[in-house]
Order: sequence, then structure tokens, then C-alpha cells
Amino acid sequence: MNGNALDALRRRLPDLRLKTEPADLEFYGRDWTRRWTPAPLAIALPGSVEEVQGIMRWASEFGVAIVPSGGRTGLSGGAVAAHGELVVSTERLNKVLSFDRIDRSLTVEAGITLEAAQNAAREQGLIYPVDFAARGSCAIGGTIATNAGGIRVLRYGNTRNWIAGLKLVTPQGELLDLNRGLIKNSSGYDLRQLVIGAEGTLGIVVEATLQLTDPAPRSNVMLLALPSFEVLMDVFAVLRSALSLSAFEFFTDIALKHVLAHGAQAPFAETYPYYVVSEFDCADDAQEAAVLAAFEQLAEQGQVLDGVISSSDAQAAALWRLREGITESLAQYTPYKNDVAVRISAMPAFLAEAQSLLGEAYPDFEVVWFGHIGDGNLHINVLKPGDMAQADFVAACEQVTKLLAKVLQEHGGSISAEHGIGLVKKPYLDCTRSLAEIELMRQIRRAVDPAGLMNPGKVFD
Ligand code: 2HG
Ligand code: ZN
Repeated sequence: MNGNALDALRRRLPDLRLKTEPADLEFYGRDWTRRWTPAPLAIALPGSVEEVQGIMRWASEFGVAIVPSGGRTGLSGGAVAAHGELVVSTERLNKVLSFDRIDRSLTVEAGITLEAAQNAAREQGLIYPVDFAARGSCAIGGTIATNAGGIRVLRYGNTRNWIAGLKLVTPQGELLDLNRGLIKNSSGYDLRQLVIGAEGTLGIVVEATLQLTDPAPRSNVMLLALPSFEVLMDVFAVLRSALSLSAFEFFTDIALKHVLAHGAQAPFAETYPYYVVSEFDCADDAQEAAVLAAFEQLAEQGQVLDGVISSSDAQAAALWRLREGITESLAQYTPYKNDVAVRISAMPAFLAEAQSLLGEAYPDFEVVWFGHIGDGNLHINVLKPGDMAQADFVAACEQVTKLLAKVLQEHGGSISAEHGIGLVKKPYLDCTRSLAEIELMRQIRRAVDPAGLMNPGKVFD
């Protein structure tokens, strides 16, 4: 039946670019998770919004499921197509459409990479402040679908703060122009915000109007070596009150070991248990003096074992690389990933419990802790031993994640801070959202997509 459906699609949209080669199905049918075997029906690469609308009308007529697809850098399986779905890639919808100097906004197609959008903003003397390591490959549409966070959430917040408007093609092929760049709009439900973070279950985002802002003042990057997990939050408190921070990230000695093995430069002659990378404004003498004073205070209190402050852009980039290179350096171990959040105030108690739980649960596995500690967001990657079957490894990790999800629930946290629920975290959604909330999400989904064709199986069943 789907073969016939595909013929009908070809007849209906003769100019639509379609790929059906096995290598393409494999390439476009998966994201950075490597757990599912891709098996899409075909890959559509629309070149216009009208083509996306045509695809959606066809899909609803023929009952074909759709998987929206951007840069497929997601880590929760949100872009996996393993059941004969049509993957709709926004790859060709990658243009900057307009810039408005008065509104300070940039309107882009959904398939543009985050980096290209950032560059376009910079060319206008402004910035789009959402930023993270996958910037060169991820698509803006995907960042909207997951409400992506990243390394400067501490100062700028998540993606949803920066989307002034978006265009959505609904499962019926309607084009909705949501919020149209308005700053104030008190006219009922904010459907734009509902779409942000919906992981492609309510339609396909085809365009976005990004709010831009002034470039940050001159900044510097500091790397600190710390003796224990316990001092992390104290160091954060000291730096946050003394400096104007734009990032406060951490990683462990194990993370550093992997990044160094992947080609990064060792920052210190010795190794230490924990590290913090912090970025802060350093625009004048007063700010520079504050940095030194804060550093001395921490050293005197014995909270910092070693430290370095960047003295050039190249050195700042090298320090950032130690944190931003972690994911790539771990990829060869097909890690089981956790991306959890608690309120910052709950972090010390949560950290202590999570550490003891995972220490006991994973005595034989290497566990890598890192993340956006200043946002209350931890990434916990468990590395698969080379000789272990992937399925056994995942099964073992899932048992532990159930326990971790309970600890998170006790601390009012979330099982997904910024990577989305997708397929990977679906079994634990009810530890983060109440049953009443999940039922309400289901009802909303049914109202928008009664046939359940948009990214089925993602977020909830
Ligand atoms: C990061 O912060 C990304 O580097 C990826 O969110 C995290 O690989 C991970 O677990
Ligand atoms: Zn992250």
C-alpha cells in the first residue's frame, strides 16, 4: 500500500525530490542515537513551503506517518524513522529570508543550521544567543522542536525565549503563521510556544523569526580545577555574585581523559577530579579586578586547586573545546545518555544521591559526568564496554534510569533538560510530568493530529 502511496506522491508533486536508496534511508532515518534500525518508506526533500503542505495533505489522505528531520543531531531518538514513515527533511529549506533592523529579528527557513543563523545575525552586528557544540550541523527547526538549551542558558535562557514567530505546516497541510514577530500579543493561547518543544508531534516548523540581541561585552574564559562535587555549587555562588557570568559548565577527570585522547590540549600539568569552565564579562579594569579577587577568594578557601584564565581568543577557544568536545570524544563508546535537570537549589542534594546511586549501580561501567551545572542540568554518559552487546548494555542502563527518574521525581526534576523525550526517555516521562499533564498533552495531540501521523511514538504513545 505504501508503494502505491509513494507513486501517488510522485504524481501529485512531480518536482518533489525523493530519495529511496538504501544508503539514504539509513542516513536520514536515524539521529545521533544509534539504537534503532532505520527503515523509512522514503526521504522527501521539499524545496518550498507549498511542497511541505502538499506532502502533509498526501500523508493525511494515505495515512502515511511523517518524521520531520533537521540536522538529526538529536540524542533522544526524536528523528528516528524505523517503521515505514516518510522522512521530511528540511535540508533544502535553508535560506535566510529577511532581517529587520528595527525589530532586530532574522527570519529563516527551518533547515538552516544554527551556525549559519548565528553568522547571519553577526553580519548585522547582532547575535542569536542560543549556542551549543552541534551548532554546525543542527537545524534551527530541530532546536525549536526540542526547545534546545546549550552553553549560555545561564544568561540568555532556552530557545523558546528567542523565537518571535514561527510558521507551522499542520498535519492537514494548513500553514499557520504563529505570533508574527510580535513582542506583545495577549490574544489567547500562545500556539507558537506549544509548538516549541513538541518534538515534531504537532506539525512541521518551516520558518522561524529569531529575536536577536546586542553582542555580549568582551568576555574571558576561566578553567578551574576543583577537589569535589560538593564545592561546585559553592564556587558557582561565589562567581555568580562577583562576576557577570554567561556560562558555568563542569566536567570530570574522566571526561577530560576522553577529550584529551581525542586531540585536545591538557590544561594543567596535573589532573584533578573536577573542572569548571566559566565565561564572564571582562570589559573594563573593574571587571578584571573582580575576576582576580574572586579567584583569590576561592583559592584561599581551598575550593580551587588550580586555574587558568584565557589571555587570547585562541586560548578561550581551547578551554571551551575541553567542554564542547566531550560528546564527540565519547561517541565511539555508544554511550547511554542521561540529560537531567533539577532546580539549582536542589542540585547539591540531588548530586549526592545521584552519585551514590550511580556509583553502586554501575560498578563496572565508566560513567562520565558533565554539563550545564549553572542551569541545574547534568549530562551523565555511561560508556558501553567494548565486549558487551548493545541490547544488554541498554537494558542494564534502563533499569538504573528507572531509579534515577525516581530520585529526580523526589527532587522535582526533569528526565530531559534539553534533549527532548523522543523515544529514549519516553518510559520515564511519568516521573517528570503528572498523569493528568500527560493526558492533557495526549488530548492536545489528538485535537491537532487525530490520525496520529506526526512523528508517531515520540514523547508518548
Ligand atoms: C552538551 O551539552 C550536549 O555537550 C550533549 O547537550 C550532551 O552528549 C551529551 O550527553
Ligand atoms: Zn548539553
